[in-house]
Amino acid sequence: MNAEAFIPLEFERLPEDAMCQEARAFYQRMRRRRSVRDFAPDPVPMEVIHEALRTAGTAPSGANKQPWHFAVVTSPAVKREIRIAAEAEEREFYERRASEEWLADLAPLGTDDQKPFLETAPVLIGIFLQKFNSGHDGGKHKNYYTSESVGIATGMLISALHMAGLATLTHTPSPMKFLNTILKRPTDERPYILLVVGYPKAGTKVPNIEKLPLDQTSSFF
Ligand code: IYR
Repeated sequence: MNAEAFIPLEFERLPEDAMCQEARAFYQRMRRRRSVRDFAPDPVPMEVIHEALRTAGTAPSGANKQPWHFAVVTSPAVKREIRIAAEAEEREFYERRASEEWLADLAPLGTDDQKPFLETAPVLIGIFLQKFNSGHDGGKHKNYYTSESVGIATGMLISALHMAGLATLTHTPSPMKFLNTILKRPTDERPYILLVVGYPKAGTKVPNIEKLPLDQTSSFF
């Protein structure tokens, strides 16, 4: 039996005061999300991770190709491998590759080449971008708007994890091709972000930085 090509949209139109209340409440939750670099070693409920990944999987994508893969790591041995490979790249970055300007821009964050959180945090999610997909014919087909699509899915994943009470760090050791080897992904997939997930360590501090106000991020015509 053929599925219908179009189906009725499930959509509930809210009263305007409820819309404003929802938008305000969501903003008040989301503005408390901070990138965390000190994690507690406590395990997290895997069901929360699964539900957040399902949320990410609802993201819009070019021609609905869903050009992403999420490789979830909880194994201490695999986390250790990732930490060793990432710190090797970071040493290169901080000692040689980064420009003076880049290092100055990073100074307020207090980052360096040590990444203990890659072992301490209970979950790492390697997010991969699929530039190609193998179609029904077994051929290699190009996906569309892949960085936009994976960026949106990643944002939704971060939001879902935050709303469920978990902290995240978007980590991007560069280059991070080593993730393909360790996480057994095909070489034509681009490692996009390594998302570090867990509870913040008790008493952890975060940089005293601010987000731009609305009138500096947006214009209205
Ligand atoms: N990947 C390095 C450097 C780094 C770069 C940016 I741009 C940041 O916002 C934060 C860090 C590191 O993780 O230390």
